[in-house]
Amino acid sequence: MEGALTARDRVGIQDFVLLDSFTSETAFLDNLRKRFRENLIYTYIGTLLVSMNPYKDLEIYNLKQMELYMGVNFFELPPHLYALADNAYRTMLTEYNNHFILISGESGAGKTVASKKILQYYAVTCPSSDQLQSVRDRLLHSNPVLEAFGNAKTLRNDNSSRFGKYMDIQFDFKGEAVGGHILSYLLEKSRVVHQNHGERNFHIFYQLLSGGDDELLRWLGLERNAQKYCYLVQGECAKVSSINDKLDWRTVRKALSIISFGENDIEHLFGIIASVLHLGNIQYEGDGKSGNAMLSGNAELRWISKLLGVPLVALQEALTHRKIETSTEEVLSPLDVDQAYYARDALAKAIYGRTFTWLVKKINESLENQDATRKTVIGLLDIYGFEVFSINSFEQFCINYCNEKLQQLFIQLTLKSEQEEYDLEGIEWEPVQFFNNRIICDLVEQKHKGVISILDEECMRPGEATDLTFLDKMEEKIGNHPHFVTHRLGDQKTRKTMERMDFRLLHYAGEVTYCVIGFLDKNNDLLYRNLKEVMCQTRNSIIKVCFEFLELDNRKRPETVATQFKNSLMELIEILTSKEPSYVRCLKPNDAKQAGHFDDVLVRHQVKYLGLMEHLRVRRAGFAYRRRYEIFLQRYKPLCPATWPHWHGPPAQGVETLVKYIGYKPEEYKLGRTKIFIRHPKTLFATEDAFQICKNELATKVQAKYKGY
Ligand code: AD9
Ligand code: MG
Repeated sequence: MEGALTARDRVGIQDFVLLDSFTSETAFLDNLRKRFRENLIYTYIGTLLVSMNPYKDLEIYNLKQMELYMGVNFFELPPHLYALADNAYRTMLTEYNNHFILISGESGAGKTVASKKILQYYAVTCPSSDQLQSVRDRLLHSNPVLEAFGNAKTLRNDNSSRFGKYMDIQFDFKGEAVGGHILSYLLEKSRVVHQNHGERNFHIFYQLLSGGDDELLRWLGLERNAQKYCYLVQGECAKVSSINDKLDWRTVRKALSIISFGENDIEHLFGIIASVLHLGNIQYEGDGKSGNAMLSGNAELRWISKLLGVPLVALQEALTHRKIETSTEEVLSPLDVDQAYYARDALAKAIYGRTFTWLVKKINESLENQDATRKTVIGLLDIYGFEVFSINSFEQFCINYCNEKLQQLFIQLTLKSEQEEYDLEGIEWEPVQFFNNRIICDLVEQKHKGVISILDEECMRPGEATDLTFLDKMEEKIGNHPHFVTHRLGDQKTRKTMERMDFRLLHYAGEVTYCVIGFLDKNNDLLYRNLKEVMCQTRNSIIKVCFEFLELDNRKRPETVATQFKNSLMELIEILTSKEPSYVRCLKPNDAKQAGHFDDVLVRHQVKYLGLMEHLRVRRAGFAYRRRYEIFLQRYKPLCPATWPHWHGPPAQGVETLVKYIGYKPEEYKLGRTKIFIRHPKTLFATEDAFQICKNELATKVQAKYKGY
């Protein structure tokens, strides 16, 4: 019938590789848009999953769906996270190797939701003995706890991850989830003491005030009204319509018990959260004559002293003085009002940040599997997404650098290594051009002349260096780098869009203007020694672990925040490159967090910078699967009489004999130097199905043969 839409017209194509005009960005976008309109949020590019945030709940994550995808070949069902998760799991079990799932995309694109759905999929579908039920429960319940303490409402996302998370789920040889381990990356501590307009502090503060019972709040000296707390009111949005703090509180409380936090731990944990709020309400006045800081009252101080179990007088002294050590003596030097507020905020950040680290450690203890037998893992990486605000600071610099590194890893593992492998294997190949963001990673992390090195050097010159001298040094050392601009170095047009204190990096995902104010402070992350000393005297069991006397003896200069972060990212990349990757690329349809609205310009931009077109070109021209000759032959040799039970010649010839016998068409595969390359997954799946049938027949024959013995 003329004018009627075919199903394909309506719902698009589920794998971009099958698009007719696969090189056109417009066709790519059309397909995404069509599918989005039909609530089909997942689309493949080969084995990579593109996910579009629907901003509404879809009925696609229930038990029925999970059961549908269990053990089914990847391309046999519509694209889904479950297919990707299941594929990684099955491959792990058959090939006995480690995997990771890299979930990327900008802030609000759906990474955290995706990582939770994958974890739930494993928790529900993997076999499990009763004994291991508790491990699964703890794995699942670690999420609400970490989100309460590590996520917050930002302008981009009402539940934005403000820390990076890499979680290994450990499986035994039967495929049961037997344990887990979490690595956390750089929590955005500054949020504890400062939030931009329209943003909140970490969820846990609001949850405690909304959900904690009267008795608990009384014990903590807190009022229910968030407006009473300086650390909670700066963003002027304590209430968020999409967030139910009261309900979330109950979830977190229950989760804490399930992860086996004792009542004592929980009491001390909330003592700390309350202390941070009390700290934020401490006010100073300047002494008229000297200008020295004096506390305006001591009600807050009393609460902090009680809840943290630290001596009141020592705390008061440490919040208004700084201890200076000379070679012969220690002198107490009074702080002025600004310095005192700085000390107060530094203490709040240190307490919160270290408590978060303790929390991760505690969760890890409860997920630890003591059994020494070998396990394989699937790692889930869910890190803060690329973000740009009207004012961007040190935190955005770290977050965006981290995304730059993950993009580099993606390029290394897909576009670059894929093409290198074809070259190495002598497979004919039409090279695909792509933007390699290595140049930006170098700009940030290179020794001596990268942004981090320059920042660290300035941090080594206390008293002399300022945020401005840091800017000057960058202009001097990297001023002519094509991805770096400042107000002074820019052309007239650029200058109009920048301030004197700004520098701009041209990231892979777009340009971001950073304001240097606060960079030195945040990178140094100093806490005065006498505040540390007071904390070491604590009776709060968590603070005791967080502040150890040992730290006071260590006179070595601690690594700066940016350098620590850089090193931890390098370790992460090392962890990931030793595993088999799967990719989820998350896109957001609009900036308004709205269901049903597809913003062409915004989506096109993401498609571009995530390198999806290049990935498609490589995939389309390339081969979906490759296996070393030995492995391929070992598995499939029963399918051909000439290779079964033994092939005595070179494995490459064995594979050639085998695939010809089972009827591979010449265009379906290519033989490289060490591997066979198979163009479509379907070919491999058909081979695998034939193998399963053959295995069963062989088993029956063997059983028959031995009957009666
Ligand atoms: V950030 O980098 O941590 O700021 P994420 O993690 O990428 O960001 P998140 O997963 O938190 O984004 O998703 C943002 C919001 O989008 C969620 O709170 C949901 O309201 C919404 N969302 C995301 N994915 C889905 C989905 N598959 N189904 C329904 C979704 N809603
Ligand atoms: Mg997130």
